[in-house]
Amino acid sequence: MVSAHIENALNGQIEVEARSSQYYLSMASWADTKGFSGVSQFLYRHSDEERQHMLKLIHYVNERGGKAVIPSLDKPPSDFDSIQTIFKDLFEHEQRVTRQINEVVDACLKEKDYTTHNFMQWYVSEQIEEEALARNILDKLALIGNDKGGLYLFDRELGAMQSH
Ligand code: OFO
Repeated sequence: MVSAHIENALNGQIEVEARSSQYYLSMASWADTKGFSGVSQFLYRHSDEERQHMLKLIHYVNERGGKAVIPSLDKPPSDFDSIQTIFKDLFEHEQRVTRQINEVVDACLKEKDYTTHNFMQWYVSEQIEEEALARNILDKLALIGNDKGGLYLFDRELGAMQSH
């Protein structure tokens, strides 16, 4: 059984994952309208994965005797300056998510909820991968700069890449 405090913390995380999913969906749709089909495929997949992260939390909370709360969400930004901006925003967003996850983990330790602590380790590992991937993409974009041919190849590469 999760305590009320941990239940709240997990419900907060459900909202964070839902927001990530919406945010990346908005980025994907923007890239789609700008002709970056590879980037948009990558971001649509990423958005789906965030939804899976949210669902995994919903199932866990309910299985542990709590009640998952489905959050309402603010409209995410719908315009972005460039592909570079998108991945910079994504990286910063993931860093915030990591901090959020660390807070949940910290709450588990304080409450001696080792079961939820164990469950959260999956998210801790996931964040390492997500941050590394975003950093890697940003490095590539920095190399490409304003080279249109480079950006074209980057778009194709991302279309074929798993989001983690
Ligand atoms: Fe759920 O990993 Fe990104 O936010």
